[in-house]
Amino acid sequence: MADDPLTAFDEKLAKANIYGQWTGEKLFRNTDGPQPAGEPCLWKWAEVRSLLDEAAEVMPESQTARRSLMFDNPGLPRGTTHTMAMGMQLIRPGETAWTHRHSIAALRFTIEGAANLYTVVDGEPYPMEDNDLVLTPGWTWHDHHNESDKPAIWLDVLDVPLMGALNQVFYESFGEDRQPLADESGAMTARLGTLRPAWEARPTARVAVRYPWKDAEAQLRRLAGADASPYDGVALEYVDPLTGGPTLPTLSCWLQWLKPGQELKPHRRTSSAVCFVIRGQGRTVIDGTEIDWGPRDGFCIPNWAWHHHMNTSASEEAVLFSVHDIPLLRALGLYREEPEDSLGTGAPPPVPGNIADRTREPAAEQNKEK
Ligand code: 1HN
Repeated sequence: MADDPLTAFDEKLAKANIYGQWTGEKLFRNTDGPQPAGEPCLWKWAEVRSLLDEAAEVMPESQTARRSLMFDNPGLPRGTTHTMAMGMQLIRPGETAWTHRHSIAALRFTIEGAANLYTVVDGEPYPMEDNDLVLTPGWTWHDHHNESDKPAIWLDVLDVPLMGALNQVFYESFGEDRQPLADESGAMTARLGTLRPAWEARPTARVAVRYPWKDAEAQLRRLAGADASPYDGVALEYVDPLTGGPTLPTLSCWLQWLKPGQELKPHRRTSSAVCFVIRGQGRTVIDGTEIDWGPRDGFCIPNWAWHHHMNTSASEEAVLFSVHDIPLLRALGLYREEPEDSLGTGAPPPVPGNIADRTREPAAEQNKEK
C-alpha cells in the first residue's frame, strides 16, 4: 500500500477496473491537438514497377487475393496513412481477379489501362482506360478482368486501416470468378442511368462508379490557370453527380494542377492524404521532409502535418491525383485547417494552447481573460 492516500486510492480503483480521470494518461496523452500519424513517405515508380513484374512471376495465380503491392508506412502499425491504404495492382493478359465484396470502400485509378480492361461492380462492367477512376463502394461485388494483350496496372486506395480501427471489417467471396452481368449482352456501356428498379430495397450500384479521364481532363483544361487556392492550387474534387458530395462516404478524390515553377503555401489539415503523380516533376515538403517526385510515384501526407507542393519544372505542368479522408472528418465535425479554412467548410478555428493547462487554471484567472 502506498503511503499517499490518493496513490493508495488509485491502486484500489485499479483493482475494480476503474481509474480516476485525473490520472489522464489512458484517455488522452496529448492535449495539444493531433500528432501526425506515421511518416511522410515516397514510393518510386521504377522500383514498384519492377516489383510488380516480379510479383507476377512468383505469384502466377491471383490465388484468393489480389496481386496488389500495398504501400506500408513504417511509422504506423498498418496502412499508408492511419485511415487509408494505397497500393498498385497488376493483372496479366487474360487474368481475372475474382469476385468478392467487403465493407471496406475502395477506388481504382488506372495507370496502364485498356478498353478491354474492366472492373465489374454489382453486375455492371466499367472499362479502365488510362487515368480512369473507378469506385468499388463498400459492400459492392467487384471483380477485375484483363482481356487486353498486355499487363494492366492500377492504383488501389481503400479505407482499410479505418475499418480495422473501427472493427468493422466484413468480407465475402462470391464463390465464382465472375459475377453475372446485369446486361446479358455484356456491352460495356458503363451505366450513367437515372432510373433503377424500384422493387429492390436499395440501389444495387451507385450511379457514378466510373469517372472517365477524358471528362476529368477536359474539366482540368478548362480550369487550369485559374486563380485558385494558394494552398492547393487548381484542385478539383470528383463529385457524385446526384448529390454533389464526395466520391465515397469516407474518401474524396482530387486532381491538382500546378503550373510550371508554381510553389504553393504551407498549410495543414486534420485529414491525411495519399498522392499519385499523373505527370510532372515536383517536390512536396511535409513537416520538413522533402519528397522529390516524378511521374507515377506515390507518396503520403500524414494528418495535421504542415505541407506544400511545388512544381520544380520551369516548363512543364504537374498533375497530381490524391485521395483525402476529408468526408469522414466532415461527417464527424472534425475537419480543420491551419492557417485558414481554405475549403470553405466552416471548420472551427484552431484552438491554441493546452486543454489540460486551461482546466487547471483557477476560474477567476479564466474569467479575467474574457
Ligand atoms: C481489394 O479487395 C483489392 O479488390 C485490392 O482489387 C487491394 C487491399 C486490401 C484489402 C482488399 C481489389 C486490396 C483489397
